[in-house]
Amino acid sequence: MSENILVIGSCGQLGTELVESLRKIYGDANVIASDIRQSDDAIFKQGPFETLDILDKNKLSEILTQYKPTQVYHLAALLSATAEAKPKLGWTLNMDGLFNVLDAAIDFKIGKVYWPSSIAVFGPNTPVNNTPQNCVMDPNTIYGISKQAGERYCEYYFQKRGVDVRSIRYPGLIGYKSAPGGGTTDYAVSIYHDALTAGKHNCFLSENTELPMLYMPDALKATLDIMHAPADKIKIRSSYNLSGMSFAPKEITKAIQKYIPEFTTEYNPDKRQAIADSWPNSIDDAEARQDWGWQPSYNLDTMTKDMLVNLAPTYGKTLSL
Ligand code: AKB
Repeated sequence: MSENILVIGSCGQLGTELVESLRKIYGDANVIASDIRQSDDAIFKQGPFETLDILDKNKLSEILTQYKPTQVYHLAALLSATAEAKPKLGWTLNMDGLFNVLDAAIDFKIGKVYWPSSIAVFGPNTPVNNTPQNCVMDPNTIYGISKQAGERYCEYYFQKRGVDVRSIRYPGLIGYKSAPGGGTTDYAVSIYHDALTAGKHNCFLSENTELPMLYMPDALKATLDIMHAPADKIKIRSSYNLSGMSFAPKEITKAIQKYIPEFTTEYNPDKRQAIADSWPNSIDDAEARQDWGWQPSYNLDTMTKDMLVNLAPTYGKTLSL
């Protein structure tokens, strides 16, 4: 059967790169990008784009009636820092957006739904090192609470309503093609831009704050792998732990200094420090490896090299590392 794929929240950090990957696999015309507003990225001119506020059920129905997608990737959400600043909107967008998609999956007989969860589902009483799939989960941010409730809803809709919904708990995502927005892990993207421009970075987390992270090519691979796996391989219908690498700001600084020795970082923790402090240092992803063959390809050094080489031309520089 030919696939027709709707990506909701397509203009964010992950969506922009996911639309590009999906269009390479399924063809430009078969991947419908949608977001509350269009971005200037060239990928969105290559195929259908629909303006969609995911809280607008009627517009969602119109789009589903028109394109009859076989798969939906629902990425629209407020991330951790923004949801703390706008808690009511964070809760409404993250929860009602998911309900609208899960209900539409039943009404429009959508074959598969992808919805991202996050390491934000963990909290201060969660084991911090090698955090297991199942453990104490006491998120203390609006974003984390919404993601944990969303995981329960996804599992419920799979078990009770037969929706084939799949999900990954993303760590911080790092890539050079699109910018993150409103997250606690965002520093790990801007630090590379600063290394190539100002030569110094003002970090909003303290130097020893270790967090789980994932390079975008690995994030895309994981997302496509879980969606392409046979349904019986997906044993967890809440959301899978997923690990790539873990590092603290002082370690990414050191990794950059290997290639740009004069680079420095200053540490001025702000409100985001408390969010980071409630999250794990590292993640145990044994279930993802076992159930659908997950394996990351990048570590801090190989990611750093790739980020610097690929970002350099944006700033009129050439690096061959
Ligand atoms: C955030 O920092 O809010 C996100 C996440 C870890 O889900 N990048």
